Amino acid sequence: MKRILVTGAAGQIGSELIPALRERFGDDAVVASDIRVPRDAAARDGSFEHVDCTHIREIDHAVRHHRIGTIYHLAALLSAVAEERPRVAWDVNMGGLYRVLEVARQHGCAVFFPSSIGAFGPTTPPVDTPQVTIQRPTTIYGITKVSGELLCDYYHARFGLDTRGLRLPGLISHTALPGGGTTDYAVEIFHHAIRYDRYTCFLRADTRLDMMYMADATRAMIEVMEADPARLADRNAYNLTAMSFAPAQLAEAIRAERPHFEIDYDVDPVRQAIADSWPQHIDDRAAREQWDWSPRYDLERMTREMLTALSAKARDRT
Ligand code: AKB
Repeated sequence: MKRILVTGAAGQIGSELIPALRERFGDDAVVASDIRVPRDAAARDGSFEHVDCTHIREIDHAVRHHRIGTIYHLAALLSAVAEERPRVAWDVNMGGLYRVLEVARQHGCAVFFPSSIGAFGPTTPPVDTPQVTIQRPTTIYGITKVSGELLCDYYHARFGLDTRGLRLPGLISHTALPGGGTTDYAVEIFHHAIRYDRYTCFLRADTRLDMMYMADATRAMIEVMEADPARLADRNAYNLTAMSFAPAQLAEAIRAERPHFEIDYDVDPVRQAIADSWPQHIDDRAAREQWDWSPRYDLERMTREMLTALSAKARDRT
């Protein structure tokens, strides 16, 4: 049996993609890997490998040892933290992807690459951003994402590798916190709503960006890898969205469930500049047409689920 390797498994996406993959393909079919070794013993069982993606030997060992057929390569620095450490961001995001693609080429693995709305820049049309358009990002994160898209295209065209990717929007989840992204406010706000009924947002009230609930995102990652290759014209990465809102609209949706919730703003100039360089709403028709993408969560449904899940966790803690 060919297995699936997930790099960056301890991150926000990995913590929910791994259970979703295990539910679909069985526990034995999925190997989690990360540079951080999980503290709890259960997560360190036979299906966990320590992999630093900047070391090709570690990737190669995991792929050989577990007979890997598909790699979900999630290990990467997010936009805000990448701006603080651009050299590390290049080494991890580009160096990691390059090494993963090289190992995949040698062993004939399929590769999933998470690109981002960060692969666009200030000269991209900001509303209904087309699938194929200007991509001149001004952040190191965006530069690694657009370069990653091109590298995946190259490995597909040159070596016939089965590379597929998504331009992910901000992802909202209650299992693990995101670490160092520009869209992190849309997760933090829920934790603060449950704890304090108030939140100070680091983006301006009217900063509109694409977003998605994690259950939709993990489903999209599985569906794109299962899609009929004959239908896929845009292999490098598909525009993907479920909703587009600004902090003020998210606060309104939370207030509909928790009337005492309050928001104020203390804008972080670095993260605001990153957000201002990204589109407000991308057009994901190519994904809908080529592999039948359809989101299930809108702002209201996602807000209700986030508040319910986090309230239950808070009750369990007390
Ligand atoms: C970030 O904010 O860096 C990520 C992203 C949109 O790629 N969530």
